[in-house]
Amino acid sequence: MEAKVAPAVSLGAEIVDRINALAAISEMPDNITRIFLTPEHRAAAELIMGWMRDAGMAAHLDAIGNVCGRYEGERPGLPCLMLGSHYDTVRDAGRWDGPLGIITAIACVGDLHRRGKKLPFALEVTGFADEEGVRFASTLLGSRAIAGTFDESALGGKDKTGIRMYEAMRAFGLDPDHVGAAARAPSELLGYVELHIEQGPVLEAKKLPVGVVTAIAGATRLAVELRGMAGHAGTVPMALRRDALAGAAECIVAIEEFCATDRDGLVGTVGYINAMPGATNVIPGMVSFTIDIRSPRDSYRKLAVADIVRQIEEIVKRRHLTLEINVTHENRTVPCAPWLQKQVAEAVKAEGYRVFELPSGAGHDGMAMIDIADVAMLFVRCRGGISHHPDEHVDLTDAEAGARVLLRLIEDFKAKG
Ligand code: HGY
Ligand code: MN
Ligand code: MN
Repeated sequence: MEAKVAPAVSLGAEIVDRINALAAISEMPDNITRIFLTPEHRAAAELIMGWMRDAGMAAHLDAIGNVCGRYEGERPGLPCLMLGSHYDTVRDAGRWDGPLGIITAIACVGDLHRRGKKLPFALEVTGFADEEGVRFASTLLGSRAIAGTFDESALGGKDKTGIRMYEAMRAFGLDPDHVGAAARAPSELLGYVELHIEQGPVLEAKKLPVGVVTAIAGATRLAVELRGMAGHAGTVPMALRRDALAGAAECIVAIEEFCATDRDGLVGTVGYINAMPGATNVIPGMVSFTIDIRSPRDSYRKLAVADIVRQIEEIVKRRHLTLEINVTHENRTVPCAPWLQKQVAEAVKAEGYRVFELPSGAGHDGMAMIDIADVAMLFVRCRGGISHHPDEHVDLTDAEAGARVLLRLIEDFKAKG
């Protein structure tokens, strides 16, 4: 193994500066919110492509709005090791979830470029445009487009203002009839490796800066709509009410109680609820809410979803409500490829850190990329395990550790035999 040349600059400092620069691009002045096919999406894409070009990469926006950077190998046209993560956020997000993987990968390529180092394979860095799925119900849109598994019916999906994805893509300057152009062939990729914050408390509890991911937990998302009867808050006796919000509340507590009795790491979340007509003195006639169910084991998750739906149906019947419930997103648990995971572990060890393996409870673009490449992930510790929250934070030394391990992985990478 070639003697390691320490990075010419502190990669950690460059990473932190760029994380903060990207965080400043938000639709809200007082929090970080960057949503698919918005002016903020466009501004973030331009900033990231500029960093990619500074790092010696050719950079472009693909047919669905992913930012794609390529650093050629020893000769043009070689298959690539793809790195990356997503650059969209949840609402009122932290600044590290997603961008850390893109910015760290660019920093590593920049270091190779500064040293004039070329590899026997190409390196690509992809910034996925919509991993969180905040604007339209479906998620992983960018990585599914690259994997060739984008579901064209999603183009008909509407955001909360009633704009269809189809029109939103046109308004953004993309051609919704040609999303397929983003698809890559499996032969073009040697593997996909994503660096990401852990978004949980385990690495901090273990006092470790990095962790090797074993699998990405599967998830099921559902959209629920309960209908009762709106009425006057002052005149309708309690026994005669068909209160959709009280019914939703009973469903939500039932979901929490069901998941709280631990079943192999089962978790359930109701993250969004909307009650109509939404006036203090009107009994809610209609409520819509979302459900997110996850487990490291797909069988448990599927059984849990069936049990939860059954409980909701019982509550709805007893309260004389009507129910519409649809699965809006379903992803199987994705195992990391042992041969690639082993190289992540070797890079962790080579950089002097203890190898610790852990599953990911959070979803990632690797759940879509698995359809065209073997995947592996490297986790970086985040303070308090906090994520999807403005207090999300990574210490500079941990950002540096993640970059050193990723750079080592890249320079020692061996394609699958
Ligand atoms: O929901 C998730 O697990 C990811 O943050 N999109
Ligand atoms: Mn996230
Ligand atoms: Mn993420």
